[in-house]
Amino acid sequence: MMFKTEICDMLNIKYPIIQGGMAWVATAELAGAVSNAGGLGIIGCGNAPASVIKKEIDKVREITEKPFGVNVMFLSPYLEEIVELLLKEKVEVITTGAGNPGKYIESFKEIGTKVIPVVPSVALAKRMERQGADAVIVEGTEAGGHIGELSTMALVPQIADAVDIPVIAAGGIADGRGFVAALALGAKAVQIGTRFVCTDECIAHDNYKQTILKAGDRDAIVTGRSTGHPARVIRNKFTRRFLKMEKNNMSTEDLMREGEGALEKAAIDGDIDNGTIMAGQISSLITDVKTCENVIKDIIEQAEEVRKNLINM
Ligand code: TUI
Repeated sequence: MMFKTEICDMLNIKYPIIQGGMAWVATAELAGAVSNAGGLGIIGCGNAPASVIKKEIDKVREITEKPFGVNVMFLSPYLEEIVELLLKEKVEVITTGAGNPGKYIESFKEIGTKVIPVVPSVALAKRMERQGADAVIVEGTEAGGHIGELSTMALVPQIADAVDIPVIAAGGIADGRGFVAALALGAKAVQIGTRFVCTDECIAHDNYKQTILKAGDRDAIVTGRSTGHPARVIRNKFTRRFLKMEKNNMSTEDLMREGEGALEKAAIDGDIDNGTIMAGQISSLITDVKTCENVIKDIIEQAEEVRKNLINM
């Protein structure tokens, strides 16, 4: 009951499960716990400056001796200094989101860092392969946070057919059924975000975790379509106000200002009325807070059960 794939060998991990690089909540505590449990933990840079991420890298190295990664968010104002830091620290893996990391891939490869971009389309997946990416994360619109248009179900097999590098499926995966489904679509691993927010080790405010636990199937909605940066978040007072402003054609500049600091407000301060609770469509499936070790163990056990049932069909 191992589900060992080429991604396990490439990243030197036990299970083909990668944690999403979520801003504010994917700290050293979460990344260290996921890596210790046999997955690949990821520190999410979000909009943080390099000095903050340096401390997180130092901390995660205290928590685990296993490999971990860092996610670089390409809309960050600190992009250049973050890249510089990661080249210096020689982290094992970087994942990227919200932009095209093409021009940085070569320098990371030179120092042996694996580069795994998130891609929302076949075209970008092919371009990343050509530019030397080691794998791609195919993130469907079911995911939380900043999202593309296409669903995991439709996009994963299309990209698996279009590139020769391994594909990692993301968006809408939180249990053993989603894990096996992703492998069936041609993925060699999964990236999981929202499920890892609802863990003991995640530093997100308890109000944030409880909001995910209470969410129903239609509560993970999309805001920011008019800004060109759509984000999936849990419906609340903030989203009602924000969507009204979008409907009234408020300028992208003003909308961006409204959104500034809103994730920190919810995730750190626990202000779940006035902050944004980024989370995926799978939120409603999550009903408990447990350790990262148990999240991974339960996924693998359920996946094994699913595999057995499929064989007997
Ligand atoms: O990046 C994410 N998820 C995120 S980033 C984030 S911070 C933020 N919040 C609100 C608005 C904007 C950013 C919160 N959640 N996931 C990975 C991801 N990458 N999803 C979509 C993309 C993506 C989009 C376009 C990747 C590449 C891309 O390329 C465009 C280009 O430049 O070619």
